[in-house]
Amino acid sequence: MSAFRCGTVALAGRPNTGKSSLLNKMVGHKLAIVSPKAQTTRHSVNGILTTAACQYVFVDLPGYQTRHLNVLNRSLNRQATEGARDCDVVVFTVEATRFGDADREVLARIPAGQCVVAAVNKVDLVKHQMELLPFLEQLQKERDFAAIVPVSARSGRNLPELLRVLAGLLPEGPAAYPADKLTDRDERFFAAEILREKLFLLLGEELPYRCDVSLESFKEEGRLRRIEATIWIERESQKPIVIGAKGALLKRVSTAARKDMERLFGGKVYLGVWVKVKRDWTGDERLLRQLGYR
Ligand SMILES: Nc1nc2c(ncn2[C@@H]2O[C@H](COP(=O)(O)OP(=O)(O)OP(=O)(O)O)[C@@H](O)[C@H]2O)c(=O)[nH]1
Ligand SMILES: [Mg+2]
Repeated sequence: MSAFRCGTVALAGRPNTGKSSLLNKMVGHKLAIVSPKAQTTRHSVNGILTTAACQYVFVDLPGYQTRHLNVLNRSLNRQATEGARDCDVVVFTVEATRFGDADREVLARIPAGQCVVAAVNKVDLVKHQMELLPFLEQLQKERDFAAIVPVSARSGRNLPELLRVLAGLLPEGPAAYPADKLTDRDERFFAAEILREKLFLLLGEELPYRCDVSLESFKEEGRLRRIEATIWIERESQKPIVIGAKGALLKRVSTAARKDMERLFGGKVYLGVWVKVKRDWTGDERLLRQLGYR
């Protein structure tokens, strides 16, 4: 029997290629937040999958952003670059039949010598599979990939093959975590992330990029979790938009978040949400640090 393998697999790529969706599908739980908007992920999150032969520690990274470089995005890009360096294998995620300068730039930032597997995601959107072949051939010329695997995070297509390829590339060694451990992030982290996901899903095109979430308190009272959270915005004029007419939008956001939290935590949640201003926080290093960014 071959030896057990264990290692870290970072998901790197430009925004919106489906890194978080892939992590969720591979570990079988929704850990990383997902939205149709670019730059949803701001905090890397681990998802651990343990099989009989291998423990994969997947690390979802922020999408590498080549435009709109404010202080926040620079911080996210640093996280993305460091994450792709400090791992055993990189899954470079691209969208099927779409490879452009932004993808190329991400690839250029992954150190030479790093083991990189290309996951060509969203193949469910490719109508004629014949279109895929020339794309794969073209992609092959971009780097010496350890493998190129067409997949779909949505349908799950070919993910067993991706897992098989990755297992062969991870170092031999004992499991780093107990077999039933799913992530090294705690419930506080997921509570804040779930609320931020709802802002991305319900707030329109621009405002999610001006919002952040922090937790004021997280108390367990028997089976009830009592959570108080703050949504930070950049200016007072954004407050009525986030709150909505008669508080309707904030209510939708917090109800959707509470339901997801109850599902993830397996128990009742009381969620109190406040909206407050941290003036121009996306451009202010000190405020970013207060919000947990480096
Ligand atoms: N059709 C299809 N859509 C997908 C697939 N994977 C992800 N998506 C969608 O693509 C969008 C972006 O997915 P995410 O998982 O948030 O992408 P990401 O790479 O983590 O994005 P950032 O965190 O912004 O860098 C969402 O609307 C997903 O539902 C797929 O395999 N097929
Ligand atoms: Mg993401």
